[in-house]
Amino acid sequence: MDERAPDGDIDEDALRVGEPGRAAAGLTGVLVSLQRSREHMGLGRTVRTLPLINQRAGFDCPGCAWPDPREDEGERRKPAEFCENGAKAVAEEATTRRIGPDFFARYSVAELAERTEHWLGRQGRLTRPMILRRGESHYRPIGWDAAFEAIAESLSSLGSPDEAAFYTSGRTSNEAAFAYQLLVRCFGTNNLPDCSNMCHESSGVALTETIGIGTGSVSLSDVEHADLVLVLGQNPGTNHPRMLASLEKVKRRGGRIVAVNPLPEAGLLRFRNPQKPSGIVGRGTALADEFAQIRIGGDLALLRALTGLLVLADDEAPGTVLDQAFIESHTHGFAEFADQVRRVDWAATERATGLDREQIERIARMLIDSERTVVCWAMGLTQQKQGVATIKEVVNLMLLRGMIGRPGSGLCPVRGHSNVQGDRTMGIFEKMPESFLGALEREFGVTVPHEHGMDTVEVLHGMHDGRVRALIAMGGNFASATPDTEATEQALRGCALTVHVSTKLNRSHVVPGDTALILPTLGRTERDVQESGEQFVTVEDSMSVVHASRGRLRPASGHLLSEVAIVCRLARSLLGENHPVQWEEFERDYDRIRDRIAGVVPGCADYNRRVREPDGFVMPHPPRDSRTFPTATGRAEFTVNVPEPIEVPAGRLLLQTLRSHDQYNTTIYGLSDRYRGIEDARRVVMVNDADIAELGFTDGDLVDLVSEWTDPHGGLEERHAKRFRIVSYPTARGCAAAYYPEANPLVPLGSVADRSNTPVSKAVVVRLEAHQHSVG
Ligand SMILES: Nc1nc2c(c(=O)[nH]1)N[C@H]1C(S)=C(S)[C@@H](COP(=O)(O)OP(=O)(O)OC[C@H]3O[C@@H](n4cnc5c(=O)[nH]c(N)nc54)[C@H](O)[C@@H]3O)O[C@H]1N2
Ligand SMILES: Nc1nc2c(c(=O)[nH]1)N[C@H]1C(S)=C(S)[C@@H](COP(=O)(O)OP(=O)(O)OC[C@H]3O[C@@H](n4cnc5c(=O)[nH]c(N)nc54)[C@H](O)[C@@H]3O)O[C@H]1N2
Ligand SMILES: [Mo]
Repeated sequence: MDERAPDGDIDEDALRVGEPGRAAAGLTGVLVSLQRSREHMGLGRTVRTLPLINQRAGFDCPGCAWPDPREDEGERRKPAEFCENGAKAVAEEATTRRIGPDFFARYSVAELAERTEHWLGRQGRLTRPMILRRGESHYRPIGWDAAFEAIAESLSSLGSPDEAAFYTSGRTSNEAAFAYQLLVRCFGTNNLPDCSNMCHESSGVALTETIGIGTGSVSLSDVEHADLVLVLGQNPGTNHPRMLASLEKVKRRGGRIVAVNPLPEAGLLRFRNPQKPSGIVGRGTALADEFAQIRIGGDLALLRALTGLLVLADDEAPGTVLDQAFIESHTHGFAEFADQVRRVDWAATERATGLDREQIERIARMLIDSERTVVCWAMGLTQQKQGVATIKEVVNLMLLRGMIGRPGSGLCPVRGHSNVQGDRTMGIFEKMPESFLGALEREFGVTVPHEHGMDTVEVLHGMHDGRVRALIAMGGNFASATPDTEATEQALRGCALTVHVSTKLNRSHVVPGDTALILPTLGRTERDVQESGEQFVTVEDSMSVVHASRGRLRPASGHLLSEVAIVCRLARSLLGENHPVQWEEFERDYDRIRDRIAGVVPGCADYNRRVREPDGFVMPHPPRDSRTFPTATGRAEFTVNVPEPIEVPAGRLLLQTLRSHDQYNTTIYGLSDRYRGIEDARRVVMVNDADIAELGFTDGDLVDLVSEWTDPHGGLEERHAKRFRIVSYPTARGCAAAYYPEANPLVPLGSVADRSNTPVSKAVVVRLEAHQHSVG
């Protein structure tokens, strides 16, 4: 698939490169959001839709999981509570383009497999359930009942329920997620892999082991009232643009910001707030006080040096730096930890981070001077081999100065998908604790399996060796989001059954199993009417706020079913009509699902009433609420984390795969990575000028990327992705960057983070080879 036939859609020769931006948002952001919305929805629909985003009476933005202002924190929602990229996400879903049976009659699956992800997504909303039967070349329409029967029959014929895997992407509502995990567990498996396995899993593992709960400890108000915010491995200008307004508030209140990133991302440097006249036309607010241009994978070494400097500073003036009272009463393991970090190996630190000692000492000084510190992080930390250890070191840093459970401070893993955190709360997890499984059994009088299921990477291994033969996906784009594309696609094609519940066409639909189904569903923006009347759903944001979301648009087609209805009807086909769970009631009235959520999910008592509060409610978080740490020792754990340098042989680069400004994960909106100055092309590799010269190339050269991976048995594996254009870019030395998902073929399935099993998408050893034009 590397050299997919040009389809008049993406032409790499059209690449235009300008200067990387020095500021995010501003007037261009406003104009782009309006222009894209009009293109997809027309003016009338745009005017009706955009004002509903993130409003109490409207729907939760299907973009990122950044929270909304809350009245109980003294903040009001603005009339336009969305960003450029949220507007693009809405336009993508609310588009007026449609694809139905005639589209699938026109294109064979083989033809569709030649198209780019961008082209597939642009065709419009899916409108009818479709089936590709064994041996056929085209998807054909199928009725809903027949579709559920076909799926039930195929699943029932498996050797065991564990031969099926049920994937979830993080847009699914709490109601759909709760019903879905119940269906899967009643069917008999815990194989519930999700996008989180590839996303913030490292955060969940690290936080659970150190503070006893896998979610962040801050509210929006905490972030905005911090003295110091560290932003590690995150590009908020593109991926969480509303966070920039919060960072702007930090600056206005006299706080400081440290950005740690191999790239000088525009959104970290300066922000022009499109909500304010001065932001539209003025210079905006400078954000980062300190920009640490770190080498990929160098964060643990940096954090170790910082924790070491704090401990040493307190040794010199005891009691002035560390929060001794907090450490004594709330933590465990300090002495051993402190002994380890006191020895800062500066040569090794400078090598691993590419930063100089003075800058690291300046950052340590800022940490010491701050009474309220927040650390935010995202994929630059989690998708690393030592992701879990790195985040544990973030926790150490915060514990030293008692920055958990103190206003204006705390841990802030910035989640990706708008409801990825809620899906976990609802039980979408292959390793749900015993207490949850027991509660399910008591609530419904069913038995569910207790042995752990498979995560995303394990499912891929399972497909390869025949242990997994069916994939059901609630949203997402499994084929493109997972690593090692060539092997993954082969694995999918080897399945007996693949089923995708989707809003838009994507790559996963065109690498089908023996039998494949596409089940079209309502999106977040659309009205959801069931027998008992109009329904709303609930979601949980990155800061544990649970609230309602109500779609207002007319559904893209009269044939669509909601995700909840799809789950309930599949359950009835698969589990039989006499099942103890009242699936019909669930579908008729989502309040009935919420009643059961209240009975099963910790922290959700009285759910139906509390989600009807205007701003919803906040999930309990013992460390944040009362400095209580539900760990084995009942205390927050200091841990010892030893950096392991990443070996990059001479002539190789360390490649990260990241998002452009014009995509939502595998959905490509367009070809403008505006803040980075890269236009009209996606097969590009960003490399530092000095490295380009050292490797004997020139800016603009066409190269093939070859990843090099030594498997656990010492065998060297190579993976190829062809025809990338070199773009000279001010990234850290020795590092490179290319867009996800185009670069996924390079990420080895075996390269995963320790403990969290998250694919290492941010550190792939690659070499560049001049691209050989094929002749003839
Ligand atoms: N518009 C838009 N919004 C989105 C998404 C989208 O695709 N489009 N995706 C959503 C999802 S699911 C997620 S998870 C989030 C993702 O949000 P981000 O994590 O911001 O997304 P990435 O593009 O993967 O960017 C990772 C950042 O980490 C930096 N980085 C890479 N390696 C390292 C490293 O070793 N150390 C440090 N310190 N930094 C490093 C990169 O330069 C980049 O700035 O965004 C969510 N929001
Ligand atoms: N190399 C590399 N790989 C990565 C990453 C990376 O940084 N680098 N990031 C990883 C991360 S952080 C994540 S979260 C995953 C994302 O992985 P996924 O969540 O699997 O992928 P998405 O691209 O978000 O899924 C897009 C599809 O979701 C469907 N969809 C959209 N809205 C809805 C809806 O409301 N309901 C339903 N049922 N379907 C809907 C549409 O059909 C659309 O095509 O990718 C991971 N993969
Ligand atoms: Mo994500």
